[in-house]
Amino acid sequence: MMKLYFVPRTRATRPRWLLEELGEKYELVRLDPSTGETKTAEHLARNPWGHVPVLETAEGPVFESAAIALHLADLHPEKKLIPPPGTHERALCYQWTFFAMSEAESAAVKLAAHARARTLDTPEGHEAKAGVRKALHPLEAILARQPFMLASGFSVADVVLGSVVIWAAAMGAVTDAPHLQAYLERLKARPAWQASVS
Ligand SMILES: N[C@@H](CCC(=O)N[C@@H](CS)C(=O)NCC(=O)O)C(=O)O
Repeated sequence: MMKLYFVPRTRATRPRWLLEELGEKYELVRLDPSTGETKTAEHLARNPWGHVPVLETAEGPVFESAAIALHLADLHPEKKLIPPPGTHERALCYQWTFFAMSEAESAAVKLAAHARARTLDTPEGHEAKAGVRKALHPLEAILARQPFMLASGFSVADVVLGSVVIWAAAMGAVTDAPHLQAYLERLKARPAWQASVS
């Protein structure tokens, strides 16, 4: 059985959400960063930065939340959480997953630094919030036309991008965006998301 090394309310939620969507049996290994459990020799051998998530497969460990999510979707093509390789829809699935991990997440990370430092209400904090809005607002037009990022329906791209949108919303950066707000409510209503967060 696959093992997922996990810390709640982190990027480790993403592969767990996928595992829940797929109905895959897995062992959840909870690590506590505050007691050094992510920096033990055992965990550093799985991920040299001492980060979660790590998925331990029969063939060895895999890290990076989006890579794990894409791999899990590939293991179950019948669940249709990833379009067939080589199709345009598959390219769009990569497009939104990479967009989430680069454009959207980098803006959210800057805002999170201000949230942690309690500097949200400074010119730099406002600028960081504007950066998230600038990254996410163009999604409004797409979500006005369709419920999920791919026209074919819910996919792994929604797990990765949706996680960033949910994070940005928790920091107050998703306002005046009714389609994005409806999107994140649709995602949070999914039992698999609810099962992945705690
Ligand atoms: N790009 C990586 C980032 C991994 C990462 O930064 N994980 C953080 C949680 S979101 C972590 O492991 N923190 C605990 C620690 O550093 O001890 C991914 O998406 O998986």
